[in-house]
Amino acid sequence: MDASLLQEVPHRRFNPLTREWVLVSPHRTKRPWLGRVEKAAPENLPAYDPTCYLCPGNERADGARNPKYTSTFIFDNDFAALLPDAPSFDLNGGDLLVAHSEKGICRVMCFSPRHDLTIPRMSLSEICEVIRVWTEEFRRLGALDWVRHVQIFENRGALMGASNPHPHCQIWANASVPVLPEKERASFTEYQAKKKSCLLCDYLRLELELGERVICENDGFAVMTPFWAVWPFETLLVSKRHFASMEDLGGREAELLADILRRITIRYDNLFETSFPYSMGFHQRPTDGEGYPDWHFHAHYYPPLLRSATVQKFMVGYELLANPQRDITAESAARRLNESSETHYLDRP
Ligand code: H2U
Ligand code: ZN
Repeated sequence: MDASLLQEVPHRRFNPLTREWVLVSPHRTKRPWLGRVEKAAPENLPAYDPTCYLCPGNERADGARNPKYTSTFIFDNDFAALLPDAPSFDLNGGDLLVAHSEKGICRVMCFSPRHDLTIPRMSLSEICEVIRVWTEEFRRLGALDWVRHVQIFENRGALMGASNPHPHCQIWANASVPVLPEKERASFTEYQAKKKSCLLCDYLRLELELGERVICENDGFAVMTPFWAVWPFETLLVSKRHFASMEDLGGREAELLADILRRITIRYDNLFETSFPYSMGFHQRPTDGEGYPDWHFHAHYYPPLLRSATVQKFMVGYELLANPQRDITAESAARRLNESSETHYLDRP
């Protein structure tokens, strides 16, 4: 097949991780960059904000006071979506009204005492410390006998619903494996059974050979716009070595992960010269004590911006009712991210 057809003809692409489809309509972008490219007003955040509930020494909504922390700080979410002591119940009304109680623990983690920093503007050693705490939390929460899954995720920017610009993420540990990780688990297992190899090892090899969608890489990790990306500048971060969780990071891999997190988020910020909003999160093996040898460590970035700091993609209409659709192809998104520099625009002379 002539690969250029992918840039011209409407088609569907398959996501082998979720086994869902995305509709791609590249002919609609024939008119390059419509409209203005607006810049967002600079945020000019202070290093310390006396009204921020995450800054060191400040009071939180429930009256607790944050310590005067100097690196990372982690606490139980005061408005947790899941509770460790939720009473258990089961409901089944004719297989139609089905519900189970769900136990869980929700944590909030500040990456830095600095209100005005973000991952792309933190130092490598500061990001390494974040990874160390993520790993410790994954291990500690995952070791609880009823916790089957630990989700580490970051909502960055008001567009993604983050409640506060102070650099932070959330960690939700719960009793069942959530929908998307469970789909990925099934895909890893079936792919392994069919091909006798790992889905993401194979996919990464293909992408590194082709090069077209790879944004940045180091000895431990690579980031690409996946062939099946739904969000305009969606990326997939994959470890080069086959392992299943942060607990398996060895040698220099934690440092290499810090490096790649920093580089991809700098590229994101530079794309529209804005503090680039996204939801991102790691997909790691379930923590129910089974081995999960087929699981391959990775992370997803889902940014909403489409054309500028203010023009975003909405998941509406056809996407809500049928399946996701995009105009700009994963390949042209990769080209734009590749042109984006790895020196942060705010750090340029
Ligand atoms: P988001 O910015 O992703 O919403 O995360 C911030 C979390 O912080 C949010 O889940 C919690 C909210 O419940 N929070 C506290 O735990 N204590 C507070 O004083 C305010 C907000
Ligand atoms: Zn703050």
